[in-house]
Amino acid sequence: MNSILTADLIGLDKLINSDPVAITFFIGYMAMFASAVFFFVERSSVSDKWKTSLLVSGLITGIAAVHYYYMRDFYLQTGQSPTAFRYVDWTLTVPLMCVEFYLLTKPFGAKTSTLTKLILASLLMLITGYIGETSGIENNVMWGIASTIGYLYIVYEVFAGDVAKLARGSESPALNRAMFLLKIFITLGWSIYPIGYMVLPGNLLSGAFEVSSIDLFYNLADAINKIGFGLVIYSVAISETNKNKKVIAA
Ligand SMILES: *C/C=C(C)/C=C/C=C(C)/C=C/C1=C(C)CCCC1(C)C
Repeated sequence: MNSILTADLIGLDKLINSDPVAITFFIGYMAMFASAVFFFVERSSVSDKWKTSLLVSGLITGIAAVHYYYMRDFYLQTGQSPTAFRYVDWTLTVPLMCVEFYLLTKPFGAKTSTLTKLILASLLMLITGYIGETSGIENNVMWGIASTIGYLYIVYEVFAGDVAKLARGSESPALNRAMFLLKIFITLGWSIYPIGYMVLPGNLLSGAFEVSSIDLFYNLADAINKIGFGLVIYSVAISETNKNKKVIAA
């Protein structure tokens, strides 16, 4: 009896009753935490020039782990979407993902001005998105469109802008592979977020999904983009490190 009472108090009944949103917050937290440990430890297996990339992957998943810890508890206790925590997390991790793209193309001549443009576009995307999620039914479509402009600018940079030009100029198969995957993450992986946003009341998909499913979309997208993209960088780093080892051995 007592234990049921405690579970009720801290909202664990949601987990026990297999609330899918609660479960994805729980799994998301563990997955982010485990990935952060993995990326930090694996820094010692890659050559020097890849160490910063792995550090950034570890920071992205580590920062997300801390936010998931709080988001999970917030959701368990209130049953509400933890919008403020979510956007604080994104405001820290999305610019770090831009740093990740920059580090990837830097050996091929990427400029810091490209990085600045990507970060400004992502801030536009996130600030307008946050206003949209908190400003109510009448305005969330308009703010969503403003946010999408920031997002499409990033897509443009990766496909046709500075980032794309650099990748075209490179003869490294590893970079070309990483760039190909980067494009998939930005277009498919990142597009899950605006789809999640559209379940908000008054938006295009409201009614098709429950409002609470917004966190299912966001949690799924975070796992794909933060952990998945980190693993892509990791695999490129490992194959480049091994290639150099072979050259030295020969
Ligand atoms: C780790 C977190 C990441 C990669 C977050 C990415 C977030 C987005 C790409 C969000 C995009 C949005 C739109 C394009 C329109 C609607 C509002 C947003 C903020 C959900």
